[in-house]
Amino acid sequence: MKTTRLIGASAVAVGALVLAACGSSDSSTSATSSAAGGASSAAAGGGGKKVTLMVGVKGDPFYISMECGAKEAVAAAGATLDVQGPDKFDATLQNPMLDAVAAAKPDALLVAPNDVKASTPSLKRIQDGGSKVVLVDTVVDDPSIGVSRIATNNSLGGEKAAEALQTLGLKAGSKVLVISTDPGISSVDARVEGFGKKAKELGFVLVSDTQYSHNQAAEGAKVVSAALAKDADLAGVFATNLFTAQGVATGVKQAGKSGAVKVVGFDAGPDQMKQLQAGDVQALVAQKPYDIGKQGVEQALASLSGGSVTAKIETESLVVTQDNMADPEVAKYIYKSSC
Ligand code: T6T
Repeated sequence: MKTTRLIGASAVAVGALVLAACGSSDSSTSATSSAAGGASSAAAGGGGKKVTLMVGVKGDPFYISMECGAKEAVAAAGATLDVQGPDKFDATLQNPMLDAVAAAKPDALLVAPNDVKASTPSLKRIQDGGSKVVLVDTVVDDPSIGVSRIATNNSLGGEKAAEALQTLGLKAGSKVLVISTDPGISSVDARVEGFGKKAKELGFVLVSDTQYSHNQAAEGAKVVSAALAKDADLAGVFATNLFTAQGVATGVKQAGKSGAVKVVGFDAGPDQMKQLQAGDVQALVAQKPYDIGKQGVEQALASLSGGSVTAKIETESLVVTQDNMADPEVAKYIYKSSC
């Protein structure tokens, strides 16, 4: 009886948080406010401009939240938004879609490229065709691509994940594992790098090289199950993005080790919040995708109208735990599953 009531209460609490997030409008990050402010006035002149948003993968609450922010900005400017994305986070799927964008020649493209190298030729074609390109969330190595690049400070986010494991009780000598998506994705690679740097400072011991989920929750669960079977004293896992983290939390739960093995995941999707509430994951590093989308449009429209454009904008992340998840200042950053 008691258990049933508690679960019901948790579901209501999470539901309320998600609803609260749908109505929230972030305009915040201190590091970016002046840039966004500068571009906003120029964005007012974006009437009729055609903007395309190419997300990293379809159906991901992170990119849905980014789309919601972009929609707000195009609506404010009188521009239009066309949203596209591949079924998997895979440059071989995204590149043909980018090539179709090159042919369509929108005024501006906001894009989260799937690969630091493989995405470059298609983006170059789009840029050479006269569309303004703004990189959102992920980047390519070639610095000539993009009038502006807007992303979370992912390296710092990785450091925060290591610190969260320390807060959860891990000490020098504690064994940890990093599970990422695939190499060659700028965002998650930077998280791995930041985590590794801080983990070294804190004296954590990495049980192996970074393992990969290929952005599939089931694969994340499989990888962590194998790691738990191999290292009975594994103390903590850092899962570098939404689907990986969901799978890792499930894998640890299936092994009967929820809470004993600490899981820190990146992102804050609705299902991740349920796992946090249930104690299957102990901390989440939430990004601000709504802000990224909104500022992406503002920068693109500023560039089109000859306004001032900021070449690099780093947005903040925050650590979400059971203790602060109900705080409205935190809850407003929970990702959306629709706008
Ligand atoms: O973590 C985000 C995004 O920042 C990353 O580039 C890819 O994965 C997510 O979309 C979450 O699934």
